[in-house]
Amino acid sequence: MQSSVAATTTSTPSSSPGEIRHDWSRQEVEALFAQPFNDLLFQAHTEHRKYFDPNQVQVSTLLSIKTGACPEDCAYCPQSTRYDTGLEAEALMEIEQVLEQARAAAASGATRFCMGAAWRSPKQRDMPQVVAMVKGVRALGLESCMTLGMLTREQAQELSEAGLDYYNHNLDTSPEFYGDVITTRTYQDRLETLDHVRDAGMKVCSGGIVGMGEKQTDRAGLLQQLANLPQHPESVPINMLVRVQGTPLEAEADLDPFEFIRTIAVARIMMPASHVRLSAGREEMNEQMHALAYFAGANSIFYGEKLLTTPNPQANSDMALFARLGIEPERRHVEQAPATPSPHFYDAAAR
Ligand code: SAM
Ligand code: DTB
Ligand code: SF4
Repeated sequence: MQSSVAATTTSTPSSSPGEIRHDWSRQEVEALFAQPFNDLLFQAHTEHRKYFDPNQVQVSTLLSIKTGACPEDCAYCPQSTRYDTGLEAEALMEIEQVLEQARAAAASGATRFCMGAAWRSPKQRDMPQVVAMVKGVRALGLESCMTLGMLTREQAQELSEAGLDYYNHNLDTSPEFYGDVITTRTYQDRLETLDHVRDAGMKVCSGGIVGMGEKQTDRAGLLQQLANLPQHPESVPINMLVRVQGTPLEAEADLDPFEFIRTIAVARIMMPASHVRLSAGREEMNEQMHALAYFAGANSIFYGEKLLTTPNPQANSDMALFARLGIEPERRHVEQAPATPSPHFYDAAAR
C-alpha cells in the first residue's frame, strides 16, 4: 500500500501552502475525482487545515424575499412558473418583515443573512426596496448576501454601494451540461454577472448543484470553471438536488453519496481558501454524511428549518451534531464582530 501513497503524492495535482491556482485543466480535476476515496479525503482535509480551523463552520440563514412565478426554466427549480409544483407565489416582501426575520437570525447566532428572489433579474422599480433591505440587515451587524438573478453592471454597483457583502450567483454545472438544464439563459450570461459583481467590489458566492443526471466530468467542469475565475469565489455552495414534484428532475436517480463527498473534497482542494457550503439537500443526509462532508472540507451551512421553499434540517439538530463533533459556529471576522461568542448554539443543542 506504500506504493499507492507514493503514487498519490507525486501524481495528484495539489496546491502548496499559500498557492491559489487558476489554471486547472479538466484532466487534472478528473484525476482528483478518480483517486481512491481515502487518498482524496486525506488530501482535502490536509488542504483544509492549511487555511481554516477544521472545527469551525460558518452559519448562514436564508430567506426567500420573493417567491415563485419565475419566468426561467431551470429544470431543478420549484419556483419556475413553467412547472406545476403547487408552490404559492409571493410578491417582494416588505422591508420591515425582512428585518424582523433578520433580527431573529441574529438572535439565533447566524452571522450572515442571505436573501433570495425568484427573478431572472431584478426590475429597476424593485431596486430601492432591495437596497433598503441591505442597509437594514447590515445595521443589525449581520453580513448580507443576496441572490436576485442576473445583474447589470449598474445594479451590481448600486448593491455594492448599499453595503451588500456577498452576491450569490451559481454556475450550477459544467458549460456542456448547462443547456440540458436551462434554456432561458446562457453560461456566458452567468459569467458576465459574476464579473459585474466582482468589479463592483462585492464578495462572490458561486457554486452549483449535483445529482441532476450530470456525469462526473460535468462536476469536474463546474469546479474547473469556478476555480479558474480570476479570483476564487469566497463562498462555494454545493447543492444536492432536492427533487421537487412537478419539476422535470422530480424522478432523477440518487447520486452516490460518496460522489457527493468527493465533490466537496475536490472543491476544497481546488479552492483551498474559500468557504465550501453544504447547501441544499441536507434533509436527506444523515449525521454520518454531514460529519464526512465536514471532514472533506465543507465549512459552511444554511441554518434554519427552511431553505427558500424546501425543508432544511431543524436548527437544533444541526447544533446537537456540532456539539457531538466538537464543531463551533464560526464567529464574524469583520469589524462589527461581537465581543463575546454567541451562547445560542449550544443552548439550542442542550434543549
Ligand atoms: N433566481 C436566482 C438565480 O437563479 O440565480 C436566485 C435564486 S435560485 C433559487 C438560487 C440557486 O438555488 C440556484 O442557482 C440553484 O443552485 C439552487 N436551487 C434551486 N432549486 C434547487 C433544488 N431543487 N435543489 C438544489 N438546489 C436548488
Ligand atoms: C444556493 O446555492 N443554495 C440556496 C441559495 N444558494 C440561495 C438555495 C437552495 C434552494 C433549494 C430549493 C428551494 O428551497 O427552493
Ligand atoms: Fe428562477 Fe432562479 Fe429558480 Fe431558475 S433557479 S427558476 S432563475 S428562481
